[in-house]
Amino acid sequence: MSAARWVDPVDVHTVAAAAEALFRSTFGGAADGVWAAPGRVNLIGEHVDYAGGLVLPLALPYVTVAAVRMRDDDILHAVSTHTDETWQGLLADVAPGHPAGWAAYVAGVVWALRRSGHLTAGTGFDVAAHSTVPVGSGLSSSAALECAFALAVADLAELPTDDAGRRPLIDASILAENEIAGASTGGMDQSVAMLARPGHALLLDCRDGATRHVPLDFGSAGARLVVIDTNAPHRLVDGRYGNRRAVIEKACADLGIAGLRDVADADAAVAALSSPAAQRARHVLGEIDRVREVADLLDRGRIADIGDALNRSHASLRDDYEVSSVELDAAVDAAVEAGAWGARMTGGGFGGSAIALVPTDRVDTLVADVVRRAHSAGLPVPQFLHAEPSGSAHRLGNSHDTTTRAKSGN
Ligand code: GAF
Repeated sequence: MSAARWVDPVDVHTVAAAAEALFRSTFGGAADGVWAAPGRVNLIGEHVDYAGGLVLPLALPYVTVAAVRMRDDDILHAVSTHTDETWQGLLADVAPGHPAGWAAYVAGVVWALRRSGHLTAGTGFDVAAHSTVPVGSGLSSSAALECAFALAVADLAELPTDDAGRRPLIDASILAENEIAGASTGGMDQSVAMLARPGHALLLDCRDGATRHVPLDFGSAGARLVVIDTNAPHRLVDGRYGNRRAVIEKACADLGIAGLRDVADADAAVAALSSPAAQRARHVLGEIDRVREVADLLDRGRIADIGDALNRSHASLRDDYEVSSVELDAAVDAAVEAGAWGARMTGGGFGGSAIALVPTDRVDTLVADVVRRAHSAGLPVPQFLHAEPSGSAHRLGNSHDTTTRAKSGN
């Protein structure tokens, strides 16, 4: 049986050095600057962002870094250490579906900022990216790339980058993903990448964009939040994610409401819908309540008590929303049986990652048991990451400024 593999965070300047080296070897000369943005896990509030719900994600100490230089023409030139593919093209040609693949997340940001009037034509960019956010693991590697690059563009174009200035950058990153990459995602991932604070989760109201930073100190509770990357790839552009969103939008239309947050009587609303919309709406309505419950417990310092809500969230995503997978269910079940206070899939699902809140002295047991369960079921061997609440997207200074964890959001 394979040994458990921990993926440790890498100092952000080591990540930056890889991006800068790629920049120099590809384009020659130095970048104008280097920007980093984090991946995320969602503590709770899954598949509710596009329904105007409440979410409670935290930034991870794993980042995507973009070394960027501004050009005085209309060309985008993008390379990444994660793929052999180099994309070069005219920004004026960017449109839904073009470019395809990872370059859509970069080109789409410029396209969206031009569309919103924040950026004028005639400005291009050379971009070299490197990431320690695992790709395809449901930890928002694409949002991290969008946000690192969006912040770079804003800095180089001398746009404001305080919290208020980041809102149009978040919107542009979401639009890039929805329109150019063709993934109909909500805005949770980009919001937390841009607005997170170390030591906190971000309580985001996706109806009006209101945010509150909720303290999250797992250490003080004698616990850790462990990410279990099942190594079963997760994809948001294969139709299943979009199907869930479409069902919720149709349910709202059938109920004659703008969003499920407008429902006065949850039971009556669910009863008025047919299957599978009824189960899907029941998940969304219940999940929003669970976010309120968890935020309230965290406000009162009761981290150890949130586990039950995490478990109920997973059951709802598995049974009512049907976005879990055999790999995620195996990981969650094994984690809970190994002594986790709670565990659930996190992110879009259909593969990807789960989280487990576990007393520190049970971490090794949990890891061994999760690996053993996967092995005996013939599933891919999971890897494990640290979910330490980290900071938001930022520009790196010339002199090395310790780690991603030390940088607070604005
Ligand atoms: C993915 C999406 F990108 C988010 O917007 C969100 O819907 C999440 O799945 C599910 O909560 O990460």
